[in-house]
Amino acid sequence: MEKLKRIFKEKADKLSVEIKDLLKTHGSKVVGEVQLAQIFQGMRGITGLVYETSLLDANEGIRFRGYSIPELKQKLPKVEGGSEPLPEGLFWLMLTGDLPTNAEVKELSQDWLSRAQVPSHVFNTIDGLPREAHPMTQFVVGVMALQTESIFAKKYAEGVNKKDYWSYQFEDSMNLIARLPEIAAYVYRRKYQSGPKVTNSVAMDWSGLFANKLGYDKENFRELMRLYLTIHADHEGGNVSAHTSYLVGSALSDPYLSFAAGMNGLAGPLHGLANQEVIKWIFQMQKDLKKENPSKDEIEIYVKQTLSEGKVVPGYGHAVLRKTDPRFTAQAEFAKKHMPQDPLVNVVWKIFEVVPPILQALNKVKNPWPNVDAHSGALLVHFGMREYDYYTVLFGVSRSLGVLAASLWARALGFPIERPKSVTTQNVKDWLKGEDQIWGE
Ligand code: CMX
Repeated sequence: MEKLKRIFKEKADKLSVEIKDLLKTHGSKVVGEVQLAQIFQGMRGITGLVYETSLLDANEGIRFRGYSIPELKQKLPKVEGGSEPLPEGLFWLMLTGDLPTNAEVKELSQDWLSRAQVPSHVFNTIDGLPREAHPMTQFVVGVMALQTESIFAKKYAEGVNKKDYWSYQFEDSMNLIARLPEIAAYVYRRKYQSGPKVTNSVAMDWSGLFANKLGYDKENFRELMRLYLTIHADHEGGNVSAHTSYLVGSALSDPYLSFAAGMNGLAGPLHGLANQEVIKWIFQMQKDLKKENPSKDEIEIYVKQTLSEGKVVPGYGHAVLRKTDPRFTAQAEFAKKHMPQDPLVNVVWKIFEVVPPILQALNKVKNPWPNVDAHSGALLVHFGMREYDYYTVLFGVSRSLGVLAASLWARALGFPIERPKSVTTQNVKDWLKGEDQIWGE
C-alpha cells in the first residue's frame, strides 16, 4: 500500500512543521485549570493528550476527522450493492484526513488480504490455553504470540534512525490489522467448536472475510460486521483501550505489544466487556422473570433490583458522553431495517425506554443514556451468535483500526514518552497546609 503510506507521510511531515511552529509561538499558553477532585477521580475532563484520529463531543458523539457516524454511513465506500460503510475506508480517513475513493478502499482490502497469513506458532500458543479461557485472554495471547513478526522490534534492535520508526510501525500496523480476523476467528471456532469456515462467498473485504471465517454466511451478517467494525474503531484518545495502547506505544513498544496492552483494558467490564455483560444481564432477566418478552413494569422492577444489589446497569452511562450514543442509534437503525420484529431487539428497545429515568432519579449518574454496548449483542444473537463472552473480541478487532492509526500518527510526529506527574494524598494534605508543592519533580 505504497500510496497510503506516501500520503500519510506527506501529511505527517506537514503537520509536524505546523506543530513545531504552534509550540514555538503558543507553547506557554495555559490550557484550563485542574481541580483537586479531578486528580482523585479518574482525571475526568483534564486535557492531556493529542490524538489525531477522532474527537468526542459530549452531546453530539464521536466524529472521525470531522465526520459523524451518519455522515460516514453516507460517505464511506461500500461493497457493490451494500449499504454499510467499509472499515477500510475509515482507516484510510483516520490516517490521511481524506475520504478515500472506492478504488482506494478496494486496494486496501486487497493489501490486507495479501498480508493475512498467520504463522502456525500463533495457533499453537493459543492451543496451550484451556478452551475455557476467556476469548479475550485467548485473543490477546494470540496477538502476543504474533509479536515475533514485528518489523519495528527487529529494526530497532538493529539500530535504525528514529526518523524511520514510523515506516516500520506502518508495516507492523498493516500486518497486524490484516491478521487479527484470522486470530479472532480461530478463538471463536476453537472455543465454541463451531463449524467450518464459509468458502463459497464472494466477499473480499476485511469484514466480509472475517464473517466468513467465523462461519456466518448471510450477506446481512457481513453487512452487520461492516457497520460494527466501523463504529467501534475509535472514540478519541482518553478511553482505556486507546489511551493504554497510546501510552505503551510511547515507550516505543511495538504495535503488537501496545495493541495487546490496550486489549487488556478493553477486557474490563466498565469498558469493552460491557457488551457481553448487557446480553448476559438480559438473558438472566428473561430467566428470572421466566419470560422472553417482559413488560416495561417488570423491566423497571428488575433494573431497580440490579441497582439495589450494588451493580451497574450494563450498556448505560459514559465518562464523556451526555446523550444517547450515536453508535447505539446506528445499530438501532440497522435493526429497524433488517430485523424490526426480533424479540430480543425489542427487549433492548424497551429497556431503552425504562432505564434512563431510573438512572436520572438516582441523581448521581452523569449520563443515563445508552452507550454502544447496549445494542450490539442483540444484533449478533439475531444471526445466531449467542456466545456473548466472545463479543468483546469483535470490539477489539475493530478497535485495532483506531488505536494503530493513532499510534502511527504519534510515531510519525515524534511524540515523546508519556510521563504525567502523580502525587500521594500526604502531598496533597501538606500542599493544602501550604507546606508542599504538588507539581513538578
Ligand atoms: N448503572 C448504575 N450506576 C451507574 C451507571 C450505570 N449504568 N453509570 C454510572 N453509574 C454510577 C457510577 O457507578 C457512580 O456511582 P458511585 O458514585 O456510587 O461510584 C456514579 O453513577 C457516577 O458515575 P458517572 O460519573 O456517571 O460515570 P463514570 O464516568 O464514573 O463511569 C461508566 C462511566 C461507563 C464506567 C459507567 O457509566 C458505567 O459503569 N456504566 C455501565 C458499564 C458500561 O456500560 N460500560 C461501557 C461504556 C462504553 C465502553 O467503554 O464500551
